[in-house]
Amino acid sequence: SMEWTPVGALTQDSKEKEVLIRGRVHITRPVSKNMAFVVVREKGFTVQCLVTTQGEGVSRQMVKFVAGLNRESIVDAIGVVSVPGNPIKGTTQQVEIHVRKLYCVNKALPSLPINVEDAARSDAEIEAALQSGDKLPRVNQDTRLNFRVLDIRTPANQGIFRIQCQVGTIFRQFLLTEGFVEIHTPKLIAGSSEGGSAVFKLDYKGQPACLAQSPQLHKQMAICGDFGRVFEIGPVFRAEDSYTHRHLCEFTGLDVEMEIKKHYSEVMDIVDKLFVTMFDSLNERCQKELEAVGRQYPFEPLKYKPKTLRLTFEEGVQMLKDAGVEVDPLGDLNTEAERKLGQLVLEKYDTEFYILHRYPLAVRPFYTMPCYDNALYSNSFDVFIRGEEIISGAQRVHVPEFLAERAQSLGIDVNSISTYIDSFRYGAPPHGGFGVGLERVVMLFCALGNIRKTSLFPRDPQRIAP
Ligand code: ATP
Ligand code: AMO
Repeated sequence: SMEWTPVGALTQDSKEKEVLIRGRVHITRPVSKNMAFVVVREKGFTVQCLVTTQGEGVSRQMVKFVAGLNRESIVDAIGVVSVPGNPIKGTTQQVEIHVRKLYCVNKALPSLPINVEDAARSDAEIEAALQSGDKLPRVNQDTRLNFRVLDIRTPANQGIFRIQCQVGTIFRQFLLTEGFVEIHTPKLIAGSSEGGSAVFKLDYKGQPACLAQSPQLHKQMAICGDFGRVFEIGPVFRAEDSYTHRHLCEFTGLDVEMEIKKHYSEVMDIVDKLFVTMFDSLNERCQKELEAVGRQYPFEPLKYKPKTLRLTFEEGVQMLKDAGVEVDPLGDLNTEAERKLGQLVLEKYDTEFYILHRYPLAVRPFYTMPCYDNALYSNSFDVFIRGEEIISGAQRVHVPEFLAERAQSLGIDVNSISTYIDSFRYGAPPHGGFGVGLERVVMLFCALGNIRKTSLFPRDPQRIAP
């Protein structure tokens, strides 16, 4: 009995060896009654298989059968690896399999809603074809998402979700070595965790409840319970109204919370080390995946520094002002101003990754610690990639009376978070943390322009299926 060789592992080293592969029928190319080609694809890798009656044990009937296979059907093929004289066009592997046997393991429909070959094309290829008079089909985003199972078979999508897996893995590995404990907090909670209206409400056995908008309250309570440093990777639910390129109604939060000894810069130090390690590791571990993404969606590698730039909000406002952009010095930056500041930072500091800290208190959530020297500002920060936010973080208020007062003054139902506020009455250490949007990190690292591309089955204000 033979073992299966992954298509991606077929190299010239396998020359003249007999191999068994399993993959999908990517394309069939009938040549004559006696000969057909079939390209077999496995996880984004493709190899050309030749079926000819000149080969051992291959009948005309088999050639006909292979030529008639529906695309995306799953096949097992046994054959001998050969290395043709000329380079093979249109496959990732530079060898050919001379097929002896081929079995159809499972048949796909004869007509599919998405052709994976079409879905894998870059805009540049489609344009180039148009120039030379050919019209190639363009698969639009909604069709991709409606038939996502087919769409995610493209090499770029295979790359995107393998990169996403690495972002989570590196996050976990880094924090474990820094002494953080992984926790799992409830997603069914009594009140809103971030305030505001973007919350999914539900009925919890007769009691009003919410889907957690973040693990904010419970990750802080874990610090009150003496874990010192914690992190969580889990779902976050936001009933966002607006349909934007960067908001989902369900996303994956990478959350961190830690005791602080002296200053909230200790939290920013973790952000800095974590993300520099993350970007270095992604560039090292995911070369193939990054290339696959870049072939369909070309992008420039992210510019970042070994030590991450930190600017205060006031400095940012000043840079914008100097460039002729007036913003409220005590308000939030809108999307446009954030982008503009990203450009200015790139020009001045040659980096596309930076931390903006000391935000105005008025634009931050109720649990944010004001600055000790000026209560108009806060011990908080946002982090940007290519001018878009990927992280919010801050030192937290750990004095219960003040926390209750802050929540109340921002119109939050204090009763619904009373157990959270009480946690600080039993003695709470100074602490802070941050939350990262996983889909945003991948979207911005690869400059993909739309968060739906980095969510396997995206939930946005208009979509809850598939
Ligand atoms: P946070 O995570 O802090 O909530 P976010 O990235 O989810 O940040 P918001 O807080 O929702 O973004 O908004 C940040 C800024 O982006 C807001 O000040 C707002 O001006 C702008 N913004 C939000 N939604 C939209 C939208 N649909 N169109 C244009 N700008 C928007
Ligand atoms: P914030 O609300 O800024 O902070 O969320 C943290 C990060 O989550 C991502 N994010 C989103 N991603 C996709 N779709 C959305 N609708 C969406 N909203 C937010 C962003 C954002 O930076 N509790 C605080 C974090 C903390 O202080 O620890 C919080 O939730 O990348």
